[in-house]
Amino acid sequence: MNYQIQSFAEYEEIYKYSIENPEAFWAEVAGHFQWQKPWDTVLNWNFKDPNIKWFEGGKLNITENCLDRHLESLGNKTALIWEPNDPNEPSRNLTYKQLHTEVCRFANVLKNNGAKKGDRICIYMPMVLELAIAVLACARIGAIHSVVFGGFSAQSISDRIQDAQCNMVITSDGAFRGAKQIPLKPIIDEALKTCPSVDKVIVLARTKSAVNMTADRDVWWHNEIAKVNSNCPAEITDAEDLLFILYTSGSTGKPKGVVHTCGGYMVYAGYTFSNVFQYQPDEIFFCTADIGWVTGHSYIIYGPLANGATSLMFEGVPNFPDAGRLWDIVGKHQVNILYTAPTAIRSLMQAGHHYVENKNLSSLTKLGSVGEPINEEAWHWYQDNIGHKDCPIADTWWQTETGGIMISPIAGITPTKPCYAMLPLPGIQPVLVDEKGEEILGNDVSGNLCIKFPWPGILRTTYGDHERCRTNYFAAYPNLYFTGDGCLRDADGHYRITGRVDDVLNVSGHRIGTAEVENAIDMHHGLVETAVVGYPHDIKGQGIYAYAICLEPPEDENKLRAEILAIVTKEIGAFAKPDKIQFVNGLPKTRSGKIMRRILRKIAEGEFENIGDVTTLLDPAVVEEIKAGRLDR
Ligand code: 7RM
Repeated sequence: MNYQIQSFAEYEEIYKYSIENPEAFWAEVAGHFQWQKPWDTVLNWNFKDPNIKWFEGGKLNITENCLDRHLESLGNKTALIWEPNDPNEPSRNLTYKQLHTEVCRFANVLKNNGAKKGDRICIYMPMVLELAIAVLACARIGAIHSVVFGGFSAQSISDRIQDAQCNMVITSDGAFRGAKQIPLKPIIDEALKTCPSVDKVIVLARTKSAVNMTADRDVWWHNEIAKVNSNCPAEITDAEDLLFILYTSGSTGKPKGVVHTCGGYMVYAGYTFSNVFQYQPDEIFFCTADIGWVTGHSYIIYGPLANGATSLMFEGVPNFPDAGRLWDIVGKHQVNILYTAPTAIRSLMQAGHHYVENKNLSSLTKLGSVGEPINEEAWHWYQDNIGHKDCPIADTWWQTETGGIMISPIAGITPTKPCYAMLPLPGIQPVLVDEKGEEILGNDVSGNLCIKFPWPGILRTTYGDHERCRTNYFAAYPNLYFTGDGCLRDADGHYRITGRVDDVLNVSGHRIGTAEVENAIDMHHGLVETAVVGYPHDIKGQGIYAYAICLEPPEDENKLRAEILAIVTKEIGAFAKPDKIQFVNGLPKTRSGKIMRRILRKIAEGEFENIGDVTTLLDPAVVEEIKAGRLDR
């Protein structure tokens, strides 16, 4: 497969060509994949409805591209390396041949248990090989996977299952995460009390903890797998058939089911993986994300496997048993490309230099960063201490909605600069717009980041609610996809993403809507109203600051805080717990009743000087009171 850009000059040439002839460009890229039937039309689109279709008429199965087509030449190459949570447990490898066999067998298990093309299947599992197998087995039979990150609560799982009307759940008894054991099956049992659409649950034994199995509904993975053979021809899907749904937070209270389709997503994940990381045939690629997020979908599973790469999957967390774990894994498996998040880099940097000293990191040749803006200090630390000063860093900007990397250096090929995602990949047309939606031309400017032409990995809809997709992404600025991010383009035309301009927080790389957290907190009967904002946090990137109005002055503020945290954990998951909760008598509101979050953000940051005009507020006095009560720790 060679669609890899080889030089900066070639990048410039291909970029220009891709913008002038997008359809010809993407058709050429798509030609590197295996299609059962070629497409009739490369692209059909408008951003008004929106209606976006790539490679219409084309037929394929993404697992044939990720598995079958490699069997002849790469059958004995390692496809997945699995590193367990406990460093003393042996790691496991699956070759392409073995992974193919396992996926086919589990696909037969799915079929035996009633799953068919088009069904939605919820996957709630730890980072074990069986998770990747389950995802690929769904794709093999044309079922639509909806992976839910293992940190979400029963309530969140139930919301997602109901929204997608899943009829099956794949889970495990529990998960090992650092020193903790997390029960997953009991959480699923709780979630399923409100999910009548689910009639089958397949349970993998991972922790061997005791679980309840509901008769006629719950079956064990190992029992079911014993009943099947490994013969499972791939179901043929249309390019625009749904491949997966992945829920992500927006500025409204309810997470959206971002929809990706088979053909375009495959082409985009595959092309971007190969190019951004400049993957070479014998390299080992380690993406530390969880498969519950889009990064894991695109750059642990689909992108690497579509390119016949070796992808490493890690079950645990970066600080267990200590803050040197990622570096140990790099040495142990001789990792060449490491793709991780700024929040991990910052926390491992802060843990102290002795966790990096004496580690064998010489195998590394390229580094990547994803999920949030990386600050200059962390960028340099990453390059100097992990990348031994000679690995290029690809600071990759993209979103769940974009399916793959959009703006990023191409490792070792195009230039890098700390804090900058740099240049758009071929086929990507970023534009900056001002408040009025006017395009801001030229360099040394900043504005809201939009994309003006489709690419194969763009979301097609939000599941079950197309209007929501339109209003969220395509209505703010006519004929543009709006990313929700602010961005600057420097004098050299390089892009720097400055963060969200909507009410979405990015806490340790987790996307969380302020409205989601507010809705959860508001469930506490002792509270009248809540406002949640983000504030800069040394390690998490952003922390969550909640302002809450109580019905009556609380007798014990800390008890009330603990209750609020428990509600957020129950409604969303522990990762969404506020770092600070300040009780207030009022919130700064405009005369029309809109909360002025800008003011709350300034106060949370401790920026009392530039709070701006408060005279338009209903009750300007609340600002002084909130300032006085600010929590600085
Ligand atoms: C891949 C992923 C998307 C949001 C996005 C940004 C932020 C992601 C970068 C970044 C600055 C980056 N998907 N973001 N990557 N900000 N530099 N390299 O993270 O849907 O979970 O989040 O994350 O705000 O809109 S996501």
